Amino acid sequence: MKAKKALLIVDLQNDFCPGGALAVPEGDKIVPIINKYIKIFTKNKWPIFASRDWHPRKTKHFKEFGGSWPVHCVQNTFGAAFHPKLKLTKDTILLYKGMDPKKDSYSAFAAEDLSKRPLPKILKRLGIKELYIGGLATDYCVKSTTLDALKARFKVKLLLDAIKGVNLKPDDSKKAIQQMLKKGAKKITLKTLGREKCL
Ligand code: VGL
Ligand code: ZN
Repeated sequence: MKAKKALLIVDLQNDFCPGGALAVPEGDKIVPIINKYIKIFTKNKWPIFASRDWHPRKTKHFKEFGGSWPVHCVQNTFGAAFHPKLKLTKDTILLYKGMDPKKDSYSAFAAEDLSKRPLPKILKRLGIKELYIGGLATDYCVKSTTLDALKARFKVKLLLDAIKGVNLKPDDSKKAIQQMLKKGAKKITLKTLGREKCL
């Protein structure tokens, strides 16, 4: 039998898109592509997860408290809301991450749902073995999520046409992708997923 799949959309939030507090260049460009993946997963009744960076106002993640980042994705603000054009279905399982003020964390694999169930537990309960991961940002949260998923022995397909990076250094995203592939993630695009589905 084929491995049971789920889509994991990482942090497609206003603050990571142009105009936001921690804008990823062209971060919004992946929204229509992600919407297409959502359609495919919905049609096949494969579960969809969407994580949100969800920080308290004071956290070691922010520059002013010793971290690396400007204030972004503060709980219940516009910046923390999903991009308005993202077409999440009502069945999408929403995940929250980055709530611990003492931690500088990135991985959506450490996210939890509204009832505080950790993602790995939810995946186990649903019998999911393979994650299709896309979203923002390639060189931070997508990378850390993917590496954690691989470490936990999930299969990972990286949505090459639906990720964008911060690129504090110009090659950061390229290096992040290489690292994820080296650790066992496989590349996929809408085109190749279409082919795979016909198998
Ligand atoms: C992220 C930087 C700071 C991410 C989150 O989701 O990639 N990057 N917080
Ligand atoms: Zn953050």
